[in-house]
Amino acid sequence: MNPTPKIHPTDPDRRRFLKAAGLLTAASVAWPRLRAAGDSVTLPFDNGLRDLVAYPGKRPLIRHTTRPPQLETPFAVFNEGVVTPNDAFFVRYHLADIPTRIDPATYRLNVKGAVSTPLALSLADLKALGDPVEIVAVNQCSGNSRGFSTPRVLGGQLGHGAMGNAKWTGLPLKRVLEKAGVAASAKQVTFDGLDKPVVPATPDYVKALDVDQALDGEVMLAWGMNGEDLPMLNGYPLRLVVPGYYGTYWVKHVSEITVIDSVFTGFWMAPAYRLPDNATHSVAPGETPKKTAPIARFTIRSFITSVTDGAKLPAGRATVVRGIAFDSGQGLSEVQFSADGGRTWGGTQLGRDLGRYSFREWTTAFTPPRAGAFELMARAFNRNGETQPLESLWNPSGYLRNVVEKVHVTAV
Ligand SMILES: Nc1nc2c(c(=O)[nH]1)N[C@H]1C(S)=C(S)[C@@H](COP(=O)(O)O)O[C@H]1N2
Ligand SMILES: [Mo]
Repeated sequence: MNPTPKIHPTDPDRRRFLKAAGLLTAASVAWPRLRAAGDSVTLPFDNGLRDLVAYPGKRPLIRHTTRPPQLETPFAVFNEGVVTPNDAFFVRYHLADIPTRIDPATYRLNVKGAVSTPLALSLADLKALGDPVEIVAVNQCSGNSRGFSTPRVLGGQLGHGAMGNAKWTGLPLKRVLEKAGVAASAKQVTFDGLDKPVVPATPDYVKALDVDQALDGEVMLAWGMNGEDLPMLNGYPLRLVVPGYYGTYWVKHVSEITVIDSVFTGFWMAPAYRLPDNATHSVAPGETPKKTAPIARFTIRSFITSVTDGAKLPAGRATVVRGIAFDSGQGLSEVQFSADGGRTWGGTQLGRDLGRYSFREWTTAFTPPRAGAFELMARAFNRNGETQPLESLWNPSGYLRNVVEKVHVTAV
């Protein structure tokens, strides 16, 4: 299948204007008024036509829904570098009443529940809590690539662009929780952001982590993304960063942290975001899992980014093939490349290591030995011996896709 949508680029003047407009309104977002007629992409599955729309602070992105905004990164962005620019980073919301203006002077992070000292911290208070930490980490939506699920499943029909890799700056969540003093009886910590449902029947977006994970020193409260304030649409002024875990836990505009003595059972933990509770987190297509567990860590994935489906390559001459790979932080050990549909595999060179939660670039040279059709594939391995399946696994929500993807090219 084709991992790269066809893009019809937009007028550069309009882009420059939107960028300037985005900068002027760094802490506020309005619904987009501007859209060039006809800008669209076709994702490579049935009913894949989507508009490309520029929201404030964003370049034109693939729009899946308007209210709430759900925007996907065009796949070509992943070939520009392993760090995803803020203006190209995907956007996912569940609730339509999203904040469009947040005053950093009055914003507070409330920490409450089973703690010895409830806190109400301003951004300045947070930044004064000690040296900031930085981590490069992938944020990926559980439904990334769901549009490729066969048979198809309900939910946003996403291509491969509901992921991105950024350098996050903030504090370990642990530092804030320790300041509040977590009760010995604590079991979980819940996180709520400033976005709200528009009708009372919709449950507020609240997610929970086990207290051990919340205190592991790695989960972060981040205010910075690639050296700038978080874009409004990516959670300004503060979001949770849960390295190696699906984006559903990365709560944006986080304003309430509650330590609880029980296992949280809010809608977005159960029944939403559940996986079949078995080793492969999959069932036979169409089957309903008997037992489920909350979605957790990323599966291991790799992509070819430099060559797109349908490309023509010179026969008998070397073409550099490049891509990205990542896993849940176990540590990538190898990325292999095949040009014969997976019959034989060769090694690749791994690029600079930006940390175990980051995208890692890989490159190899491919010389088509003859004219004709070739099926290119990449597959990653990690230090735990995990790799990608050659045949897709299926689950009812279309989560965890990590099948080896295929790019078809012709040597001429
Ligand atoms: N407050 C809030 N945080 C949220 C969500 C949301 O709906 N509201 N969606 C989550 C989901 S499902 C994903 S995939 C990520 C997406 O992060 P991004 O929009 O910065 O790309 O945000 C998460 N954090
Ligand atoms: Mo998501």
